Amino acid sequence: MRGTTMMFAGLTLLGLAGCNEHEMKTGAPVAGGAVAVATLHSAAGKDVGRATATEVAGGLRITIDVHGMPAGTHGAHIHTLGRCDPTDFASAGGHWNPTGMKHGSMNPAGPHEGDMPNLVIGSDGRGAIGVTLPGATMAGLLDADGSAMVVHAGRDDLMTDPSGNSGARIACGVFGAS
Ligand SMILES: [Cu+2]
Repeated sequence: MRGTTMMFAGLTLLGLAGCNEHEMKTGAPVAGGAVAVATLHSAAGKDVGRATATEVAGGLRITIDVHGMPAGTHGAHIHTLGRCDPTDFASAGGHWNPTGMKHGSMNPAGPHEGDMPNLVIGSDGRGAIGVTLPGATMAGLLDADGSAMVVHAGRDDLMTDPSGNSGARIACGVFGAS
């Protein structure tokens, strides 16, 4: 039991370290850069946090900050349609993929524009990540059919098309101009 607890603590620390690495890769802020926000809801309709997209040099900086979610490692992606109908959130469509790539940062033919690192949620139900998506634009994110942030039940293997075997969709939020 103690071993399990210690291993979990170690994983949590790794998650935080990964977060910091992404922070350092963030592009410089753009003066007057547009911001879009998505309030994330669980399948039961509970507010579980938010995702924010901010224009930065060369792309979009995306942050996710959640609470009240199941502990573990969860795939998180921007999906191509701005619609989050409970309870399965299938209405958000597939991953945001304007350049026609395959899924995953470890896929030689990837990644999708909307692919993100895994979101690690601690035993307190909280988790956060920040990453810059090179080439992503606010105009693309907020196009006519919109876009949505989706968090999945399982870990994204960052390679298997189309969604890294990350399982069911457990939280969803539609991006809107802020
Ligand atoms: Cu997804």
